Amino acid sequence: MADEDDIILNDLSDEELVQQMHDDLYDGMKEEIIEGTNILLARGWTPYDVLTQALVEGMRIVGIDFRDGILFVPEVLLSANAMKAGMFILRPLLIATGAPKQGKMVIGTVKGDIHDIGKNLVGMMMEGAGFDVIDLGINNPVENYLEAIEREKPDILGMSALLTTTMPYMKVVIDTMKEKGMRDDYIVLVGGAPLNEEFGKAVGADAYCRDAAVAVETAKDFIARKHNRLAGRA
Ligand code: B12
Repeated sequence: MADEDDIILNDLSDEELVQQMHDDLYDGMKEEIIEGTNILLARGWTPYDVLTQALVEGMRIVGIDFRDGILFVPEVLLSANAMKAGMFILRPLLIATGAPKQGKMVIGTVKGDIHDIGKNLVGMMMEGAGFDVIDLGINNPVENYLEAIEREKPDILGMSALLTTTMPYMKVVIDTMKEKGMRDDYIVLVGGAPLNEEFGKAVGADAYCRDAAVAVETAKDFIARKHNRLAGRA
């Protein structure tokens, strides 16, 4: 019998439990992640703290061993599924903040890229901050973004990419928006682990955001500026 079966998660201290959740995420143990998430919430943890300290930090560790060739795609897929199960519990709690309406965002992962955990997390946090979020999912060609922004008329377009091979596609989308004379009608935010501020500037985005919390603050900031600009014109 694996040791794992002998551990009663609820008997662990908060610190031990978070540590155990990192291990369980690493091992792709979905049920344990669900249980751990619920225990931390029942102990009065905020959904945001559970998300960042137990889940995102766990995935960071998975990322290191994936990079170093210790973990492989099938294992990381299990970790991702376990993480998503935890996020599924946190989502309604994170979005039910009653924050005043801020605006609308269309978000999607770019063509060729199927990573969606970070994008989903940004979407959740944006909803919690009062944004309506239209999620286009993964692997989006430029047409999907254009159709969605024409249909939804959002304030913000968000693009996510986790691969160095897919991140240049953001420029394709922004350049197409420029060609159509619609670039300046939208606030374009980009994110994903391999990006940085310089890249964001180079592709013509309004801002690069390193995580979901920064995305929320940046979005609010741009919306406030947009309102001030419109008020100035009136
Ligand atoms: C989980 C994972 C997978 C899972 C994805 C499951 C899923 N449903 O998403 C699976 C196993 C499927 C996978 C597949 C692959 N992966 Co992968 N994956 C990862 C891993 C370990 C974690 C990513 C993650 O979810 N992080 C957690 C979230 C919360 O963080 P995040 O995504 O960075 O998002 C935050 C910010 O970046 C930002 N953000 C993200 N998006 C956006 C968007 C906007 C608008 C804004 C404002 C902000 C923002 O806010 C988020 C929240 O705070 C990373 C390692 C890493 N360091 O990132 C590798 C990684 C990204 N993968 C990598 C690779 C190579 C691959 C594969 C090519 C492997 C293969 N040989 O097949 C395939 C590619 C498949 C494809 N075509 O997309 C490499 C990329 C290397 C590179 N430089 O390009 C990495 C870096 C691992 C590594 N070091 O080798 N992967």
